[in-house]
Amino acid sequence: MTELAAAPLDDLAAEAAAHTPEPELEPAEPGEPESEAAPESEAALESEAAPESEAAPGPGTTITPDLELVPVIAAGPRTVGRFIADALRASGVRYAFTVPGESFLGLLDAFEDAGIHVIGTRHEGAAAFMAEAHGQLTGRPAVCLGTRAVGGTNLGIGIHTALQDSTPMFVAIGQVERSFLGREAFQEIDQVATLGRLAKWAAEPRAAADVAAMMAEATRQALTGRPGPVLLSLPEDLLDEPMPEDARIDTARPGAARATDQEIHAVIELLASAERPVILAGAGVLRARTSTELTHFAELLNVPVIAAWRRADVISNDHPLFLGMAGFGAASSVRERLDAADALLVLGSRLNEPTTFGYTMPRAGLRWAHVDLVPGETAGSTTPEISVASDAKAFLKAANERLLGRAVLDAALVATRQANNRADREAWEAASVIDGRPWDGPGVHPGRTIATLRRVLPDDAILTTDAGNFAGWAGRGFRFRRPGTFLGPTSGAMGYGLPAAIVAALVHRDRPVVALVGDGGLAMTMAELETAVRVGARVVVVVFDNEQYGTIRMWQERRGTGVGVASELGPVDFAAIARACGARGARVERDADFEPALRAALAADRTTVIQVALDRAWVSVDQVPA
Ligand SMILES: Cc1ncc(C[n+]2csc(CCOP(=O)(O)OP(=O)(O)O)c2C)c(N)n1
Ligand SMILES: [Mg+2]
Repeated sequence: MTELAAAPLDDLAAEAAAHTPEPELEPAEPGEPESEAAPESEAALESEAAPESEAAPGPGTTITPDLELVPVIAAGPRTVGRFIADALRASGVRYAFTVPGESFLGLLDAFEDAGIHVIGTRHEGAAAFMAEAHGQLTGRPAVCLGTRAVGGTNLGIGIHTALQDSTPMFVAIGQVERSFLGREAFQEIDQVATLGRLAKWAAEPRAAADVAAMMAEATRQALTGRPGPVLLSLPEDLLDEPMPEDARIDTARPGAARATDQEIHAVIELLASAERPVILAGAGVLRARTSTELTHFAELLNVPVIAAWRRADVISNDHPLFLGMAGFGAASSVRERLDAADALLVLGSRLNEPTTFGYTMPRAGLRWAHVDLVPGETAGSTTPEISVASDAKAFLKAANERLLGRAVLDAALVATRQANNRADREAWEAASVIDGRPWDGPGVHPGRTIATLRRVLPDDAILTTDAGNFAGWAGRGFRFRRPGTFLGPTSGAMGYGLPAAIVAALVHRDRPVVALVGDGGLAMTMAELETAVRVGARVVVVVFDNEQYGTIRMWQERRGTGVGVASELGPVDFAAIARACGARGARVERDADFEPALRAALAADRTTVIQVALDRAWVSVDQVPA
């Protein structure tokens, strides 16, 4: 099968890329072109973000993906399907997630030979969440695939999530044969005009001659500018056609934007001249693997850091300059501190609705700077005084170099800032206590459950979350100590927690992974418990079970109408469902039983579901039993 001599040059390049060992974690040389903007330019990974550890197989697995998948160079002409698989691999893809369909077998057949692991899921929604979580965790895109309208529409929630999270991702959807197009053929829809609108960019090639250019543009769209999901609608018959002999894989893409000296100077000036400045930091910092530089920058200027919603791992939460996470469930001190700011730097965040508390900040009159790959015109509620298109790492490195050895703050200002920062930190510590209320049942105290996780889990454990009020206790009370230890969708999509955790456990086989889910959200994707067992992913799933869509019931109560309509649920024996799927299951009804169940789950060779029984009286982190 392998005929290196006959391989076209781009094949060899793709193969060389695929053989490149995991990066040495070393900083880029000064003066080197900033390569970190390219998600797979791994030289830029910073040391505290642990590298992927796919080489270590999980113990006790039933089926594990072939961990040594190495691309095989195809002899003779390539099919379109094989070319697309090679192009995906060359752009950094290692995993594909799918419910297979007959419409894209010509692509699916090519993945393993191209060096891409294929994982079958129980629902395309979970496949899309897994691809999204992979992109969010590693910065490298993954692929999700579905068949025509039925599989494609099921992928939709994950495409939307990738767009909201600015996550690079490829979505491939099999389309009907070209001669059937436009005839409302079996499961046919106009996939570009419908599902394509959920993505950043979409295309449907009609001839083999179009495919190389489409893949080049798809790669650029997914990985550059503001990263996002791209959708490829692929007619079934096209996938088995031969590619033109001269087709080449083009992975060239523009480097990320970088701040100019003047822009960096202006941002430093803004922060240095203010009395109560704040930095609000988002996913752009995590994607650029630049938490260390952010921490240093904050220290150099004595400016505190608040994390954007669901980006709480942006710097160590133990750092005295960390003042919590904005958005749903934020401690009251977070908004108070943002309101008290007289200058704000928004770094690597698009300022979404939850982070801005419903677009109420940055408030009118506040001086603020926006540094982001693509600073958005619609971000926040007011226009920034300084808008800088820049990769976060490039900005921070240059800013720190400029600040080093230069006293931009006088001694009196440093002393004032330090005193303010200490007081602010104390205020946040006090406002983020989640286990203070007395409670002796029935059921467990959700705050104590999170406090136990905080005490027992090692610093490199990865947490994922689903959507629901249960997440409020973790968002406020957990402490993340390393970047890349949290995965949560800013789309607020239910069903995300378990699929995301499976991916995290596949990528980092040596680290504990805990999925925090509600009974409502877990039920949406719990069929993937079998997937977890099949692929040997060890996940601890903690289900906060209040037998209701608690968040919605809370809103109904606040409205005073329709209380309980469609929000009351019946009991589900999640622990038994876990066992039925080959995983472990435990039920916890008292606080004291949670820690032993957690420790047993962490030591186990398989995925475990810990069903935590909550009293319905626990409504939200801000509305606890009287
Ligand atoms: C896919 C999806 N459907 C509906 C919603 C609206 N929604 C937000 S939270 C929630 C209830 C979640 O229930 P559960 O997972 O049990 O968590 P709880 O709020 O009870 O803690 C619903 C239905 C959503 N966010 N995502
Ligand atoms: Mg619930």
